[in-house]
Amino acid sequence: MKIVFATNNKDKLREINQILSGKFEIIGLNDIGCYEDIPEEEPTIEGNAYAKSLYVYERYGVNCFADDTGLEVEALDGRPGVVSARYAGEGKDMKANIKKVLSEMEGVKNRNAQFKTVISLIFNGKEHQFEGIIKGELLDEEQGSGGFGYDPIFRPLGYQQTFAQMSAELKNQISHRALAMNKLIHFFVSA
Ligand code: ITT
Repeated sequence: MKIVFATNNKDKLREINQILSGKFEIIGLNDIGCYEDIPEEEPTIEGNAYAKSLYVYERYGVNCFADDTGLEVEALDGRPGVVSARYAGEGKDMKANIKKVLSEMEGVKNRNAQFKTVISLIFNGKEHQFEGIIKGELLDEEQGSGGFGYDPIFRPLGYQQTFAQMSAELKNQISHRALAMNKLIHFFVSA
């Protein structure tokens, strides 16, 4: 089955195809001729995921899903959250985003944080949402060079390594996106 994933983020497309290991073929927006930057202006992760899947569904009429992910830091009242990609400004500069989080967390004892992914699927005209959360701790400096985004400063609970120090295989088994994706797969398998 071919499903459109409403993203042009190559990291995400690669990860998802690794997680699905050939069970479904996931194609990106470029593959259906969509090169627009889909607006992400909603105040919540859930709202943004839905806005993205609806945008594609309304314009291209295909079954599709979109995800939105945020890093939620307890001591920062859940920030950067829905603005994770542009926390330090519109440039989506991850070095600057990480630097801003680390400087806000300087000297803060409570290091609890979580990644949350919400997938919004529009399938035969109806919306379904699937959530994946992984809890962990924020380090006070970057460790590791794998993964992407905030991975170098996030260590999931029960592990000694950050997401950026893990193999892609391990991250993809336990991550927020994998948890949400597994719910999506379950939906398709039992649909
Ligand atoms: P889209 O085109 O799909 O919208 P995006 O880059 O805007 O891609 P998200 O809104 O899902 O991606 O992600 C928000 C931010 O969270 C962004 O800065 C990512 O780098 C970061 N992020 C997402 N997934 C992550 C992961 O698995 N590990 C670390 N950081 C992640």
